[in-house]
Amino acid sequence: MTVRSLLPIAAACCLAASAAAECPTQIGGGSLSGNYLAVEGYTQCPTGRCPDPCADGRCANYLATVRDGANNVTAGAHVWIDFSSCQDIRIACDQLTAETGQVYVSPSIVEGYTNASGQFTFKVQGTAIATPPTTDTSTGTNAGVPCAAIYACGVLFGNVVVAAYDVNALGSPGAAVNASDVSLVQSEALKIAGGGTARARDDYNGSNTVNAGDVAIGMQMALQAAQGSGSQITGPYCP
Ligand SMILES: [Ca+2]
Ligand SMILES: [Ca+2]
Repeated sequence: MTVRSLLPIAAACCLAASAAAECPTQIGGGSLSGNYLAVEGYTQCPTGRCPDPCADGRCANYLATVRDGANNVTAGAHVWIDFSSCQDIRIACDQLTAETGQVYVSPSIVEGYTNASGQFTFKVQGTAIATPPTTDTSTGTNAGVPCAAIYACGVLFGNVVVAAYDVNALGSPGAAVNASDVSLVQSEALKIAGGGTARARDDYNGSNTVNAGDVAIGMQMALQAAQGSGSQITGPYCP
């Protein structure tokens, strides 16, 4: 995803006034990883806390690159993702600041600052709050619909569709992504095959629906967590 237009910083409303000094007078053509982001968890590891390594390449390693109006990369730029409109997503109160550089900001924001290359990589910790389908899949943002907004220096940078491997907010700490998540994704896929509503939370491959392909990806993630390298811990959640 490329941010093409030049947007005046005057439109900004800054979360942290102290960050304004790091922002250029104009935000130019930066870029984002893509249109889809999956929130993840972490595992206790020999070095402390290891964010999910995202062996499937679909986790929350989400890169934002900020450039100024002259197309130079901008170091120290304040970037954040606001999940407030993601009705069935909850982010973790602890965003592993020491390990990731990202910080939780109430109510539903994860923020960071770009490095010397003008880049910040998000590894958003969080979950979805799905419950088993009844007459339809449980409520949530529909598949393919972006619910999170990404900002750089107060300027809207882009919007992304959000999924969560811990789809039911159960099992953390220890087994945040496990067989019960896979089972729930499968139940949703079956409900959707019968006419139910596909939700973004378990559209892991960004196909804008949920089917056996997403169930298989959820299974891979549950296996990684069981083997000690994936998302064993996603909570506690805020708000
Ligand atoms: Ca779970
Ligand atoms: Ca899908």
